[in-house]
Amino acid sequence: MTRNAEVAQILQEIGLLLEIEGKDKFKPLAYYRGVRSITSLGEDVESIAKRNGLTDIPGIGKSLAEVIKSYLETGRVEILEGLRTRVPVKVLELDSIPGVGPKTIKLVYEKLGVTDLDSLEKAANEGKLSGLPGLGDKTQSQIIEGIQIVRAGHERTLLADALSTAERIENELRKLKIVKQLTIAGSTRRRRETIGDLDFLVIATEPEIVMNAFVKTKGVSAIIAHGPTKSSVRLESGLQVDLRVLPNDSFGAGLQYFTGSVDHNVKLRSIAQKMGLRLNEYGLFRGEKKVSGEDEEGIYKSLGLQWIPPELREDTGEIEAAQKGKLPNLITMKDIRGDLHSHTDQSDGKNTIEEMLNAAQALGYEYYCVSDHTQSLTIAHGMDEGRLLERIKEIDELNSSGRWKMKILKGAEVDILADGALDIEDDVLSQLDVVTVSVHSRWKDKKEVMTKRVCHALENRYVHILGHPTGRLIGKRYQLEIDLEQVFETAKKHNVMMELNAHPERLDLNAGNLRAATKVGLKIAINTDAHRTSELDNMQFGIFQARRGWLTSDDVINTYPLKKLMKHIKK
Ligand code: DGT
Ligand code: CA
Ligand code: CA
Ligand code: ZN
Repeated sequence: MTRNAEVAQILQEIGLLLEIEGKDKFKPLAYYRGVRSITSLGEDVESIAKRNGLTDIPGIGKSLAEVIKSYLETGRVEILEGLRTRVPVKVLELDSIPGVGPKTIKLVYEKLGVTDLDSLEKAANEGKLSGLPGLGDKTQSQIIEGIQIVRAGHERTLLADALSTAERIENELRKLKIVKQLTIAGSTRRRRETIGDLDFLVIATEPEIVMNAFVKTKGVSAIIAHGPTKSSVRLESGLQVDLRVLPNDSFGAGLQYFTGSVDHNVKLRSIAQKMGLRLNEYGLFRGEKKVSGEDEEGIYKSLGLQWIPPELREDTGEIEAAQKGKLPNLITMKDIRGDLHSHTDQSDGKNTIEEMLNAAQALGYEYYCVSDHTQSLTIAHGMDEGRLLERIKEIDELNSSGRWKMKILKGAEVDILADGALDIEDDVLSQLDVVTVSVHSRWKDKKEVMTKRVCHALENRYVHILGHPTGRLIGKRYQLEIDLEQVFETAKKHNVMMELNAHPERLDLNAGNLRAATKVGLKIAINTDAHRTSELDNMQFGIFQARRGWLTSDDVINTYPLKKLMKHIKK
């Protein structure tokens, strides 16, 4: 978790506990407002605190600033500790359940004595919730489903959060001069969507010093093991971190072994066996003689394989491809020339169009598409035809102003209505450069209904991209029920591309579905769907996922130069 996320969590917990205690109606609101402003900060809250600038943040008054300062400096907050004793409820745990908010928590605590996920689940399963004022059978079953979603996603951490924690720990350990090599391995190196624990590997002249520093790293809440070659800690966020010391001459073998996946390793070992070799975390051996181990390339080469990028190491065909020298030439960040899905404060984005354009230009993009929500998404203040026409005029003017070197593309993220119709008239759609269509309502449609609905939308001749095709939010919301095979077929027929939404919680399509899509010849658009300038950086997570889906730059439309892109999306 980033420091900003930690601070937001502390404020949220205080707000919730205050609300449940019920002494002051307005104080909790101030804390929730604080949460919103901390989570939308584009800067590290710790550096703001260091220059005494906390109270300059909108929504952060003197008392919240004190709380934040105390947490950052000591890891403790006095009022929170008092609240936790008076109100012994695991509010954050309960609040994380979809469909459960402060009102429900207060109600089930007061009426049923519910204090955590387990006791809520028990009460729900016994049917006790549906008798409470304002809660019916429907809410009760929603809560049961919500608990299942939380349980399924709870033990794993989003890649984006794991990577930022890993970077912090890495920076701290690198300050020790004796560290010669330090690498993250495991699922983090493979860039899985979610991470069970972090696995660091280190070579150092005096490993004990590294171990001692490691178990004292900032944010450690418990030391699980503290040995000469392996230590493990648990962080306040709940994430476990392992650190292993490797001998100099087997770093490659250790890196290979601890990168995994287990399935990939098992197959490699059996290949080694068939060649009369033995592979383990110390090296590749023939009898007692070490054939290789210093670097990974050597190990793969000795086994008759191309070096396999970590993102592919899941035993889904990569070893066979490497044997034939046929690994894909995977896309990299450098290949990306633009972003085709982004929002501004005209709908639910946080920044103005000019702020977004400046940030996109700073990334060196050749083109950038502004695609706000449309009218049926009222909570996002979606645009109707009139506002879209104004937006089109505005972008024409921005393009001819010459203020941006990149081409600004006119777009929209158009809502797919219940029957598959779009909520914007064709004669306006026809004036846009890039039309993305998305499902934002009626998640619970039956599979046949949803498939038909989406396919119908893709048949519209002005549609270019299907946005976040499965609608999942990792650890929060299951994907829609939809027959992707049929969707892909329809998309192919009508020259529609699939989005790979790069938001760390979406990463939608997933790796397997990306492979299936490109297999039938579909092109992919890797889009950030940025709702604020800082989210433009999420492109990297899209690239990680794209690589896990075996994508080359040719598969991805926003690697094309503008001319080729426009030619390709022309229908
Ligand atoms: P995670 O932490 O659940 O996201 O997934 P990983 O892949 O990071 O798994 P982890 O942390 O349990 O182990 C790190 C790597 O160590 C794993 O990817 C492969 C290697 N490894 C662990 N246990 C075994 C094993 O029993 N056999 C083999 N061949 N490799 C193993
Ligand atoms: Ca791991
Ligand atoms: Ca591990
Ligand atoms: Zn969007």
